[in-house]
Amino acid sequence: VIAWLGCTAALQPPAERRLPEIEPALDVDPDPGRVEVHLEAIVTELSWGGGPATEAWAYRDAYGGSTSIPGPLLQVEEGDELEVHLHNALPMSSTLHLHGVALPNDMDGSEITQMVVRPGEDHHHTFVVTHPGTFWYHPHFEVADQMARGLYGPGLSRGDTDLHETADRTLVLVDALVDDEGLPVYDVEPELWRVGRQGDLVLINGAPAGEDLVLRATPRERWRIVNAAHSRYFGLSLEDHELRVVGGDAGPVRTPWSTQLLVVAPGDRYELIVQPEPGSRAVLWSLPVDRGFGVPPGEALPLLTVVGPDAQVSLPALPRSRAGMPRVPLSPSTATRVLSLAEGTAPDGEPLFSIDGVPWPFSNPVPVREGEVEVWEVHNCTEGHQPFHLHGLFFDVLDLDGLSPLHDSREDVADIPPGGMLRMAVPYEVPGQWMFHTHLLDLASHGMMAVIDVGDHAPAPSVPLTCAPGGQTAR
Ligand SMILES: [Cu+2]
Repeated sequence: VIAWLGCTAALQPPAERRLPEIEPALDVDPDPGRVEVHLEAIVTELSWGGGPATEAWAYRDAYGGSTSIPGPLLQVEEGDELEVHLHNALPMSSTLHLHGVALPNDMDGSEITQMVVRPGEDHHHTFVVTHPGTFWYHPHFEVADQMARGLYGPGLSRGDTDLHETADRTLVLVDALVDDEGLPVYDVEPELWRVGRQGDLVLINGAPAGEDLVLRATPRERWRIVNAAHSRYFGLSLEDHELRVVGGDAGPVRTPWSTQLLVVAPGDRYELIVQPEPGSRAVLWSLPVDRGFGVPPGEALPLLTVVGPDAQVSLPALPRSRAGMPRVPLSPSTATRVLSLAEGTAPDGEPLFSIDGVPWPFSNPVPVREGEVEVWEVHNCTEGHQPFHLHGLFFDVLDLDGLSPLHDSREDVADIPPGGMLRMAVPYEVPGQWMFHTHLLDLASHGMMAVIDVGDHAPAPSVPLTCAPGGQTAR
């Protein structure tokens, strides 16, 4: 057998797998200004990265297309009305959270802004998409379990035409926890979920990562990166290339920037421009990221190989500045709100996480006044990185431990290292109850979540807590 394999390898070029593209959801409304899509959350069978076929949960386009994980791509033009129908054919209640697109509070899809969608029930979201960008969707009920089973999908809003890209691709990165036989593990022990579960099987648009996974590039590629993993951070680095960051969580960054290494936290999105030379081959790596909690950073992992175009074409220069969401206005009288992320132990001995010392769902919504801006000072008291996510209200990152960010853009996820303090300017632009939490899904599911209530309220006073040893907080 070994001789036969060696012989074949000598005679044939190495097998090449094409990077799959995520099929767009079918727009069933002929009106050019409206996009109407029908998603069904279903129980299906599939193989995780070549392992045996097994039960998985997926979003299916009810009007066509095959069933795949990630779910169908939702695509709109900026200014379109988007209507997303969800039919829940799962044996469990669910919701559909649209992560990263500005919307009214009752369209957010969290479990506090609507009733959960019970098995057999339908729900629909309708709103106007007011900005370009890359977003995604996933349940916001039993989210750690439902996403592990396969429920997530990407979305994009077009409207920024200043990049003159020759291809626009969406790359959804996840990892799956599978056993020795390649079967997924959904029930995880506390010692694993305490630090955020991480799997060794890395998938890009559903295909296992590897050097033999090939992306045949055009002269100027726009890559929309979505990290849909539970806890894994991806340290993206493309051999012999710079990654040009042109978009963040809320669409265009005001000032594009270049980097050799882009760390993408769970829940985070980036839009990159990549311009491979004709005839070039370059591996896109995920370099080790130490995310704390004693989790081994692992080895450098080849995600895919980028094969350059056949010929060069001349393209307009890339913009040096872009029309992103406006900077959040600050004044000397802007109030500061101090928040802390912490870990502790529940009475039953299991790990329990909290925000401001109170685990979700036992905290009360924090009232704040609509139309105002506050600076949030978020302290990470835990021993690991936390990808901090705020629903619905895109914020500016001001600084991390006093250092200015590279990003000049509105965000909805920002990473906070262990012991770190992130300052962000939060505009209370849209009324309603907005959740905020770590995007380490296991930790969010075990208490690290809270709510801000934007309305006609006198703002609640901010009561600072300090970090204490062991990841806890103290007054
Ligand atoms: Cu999310």
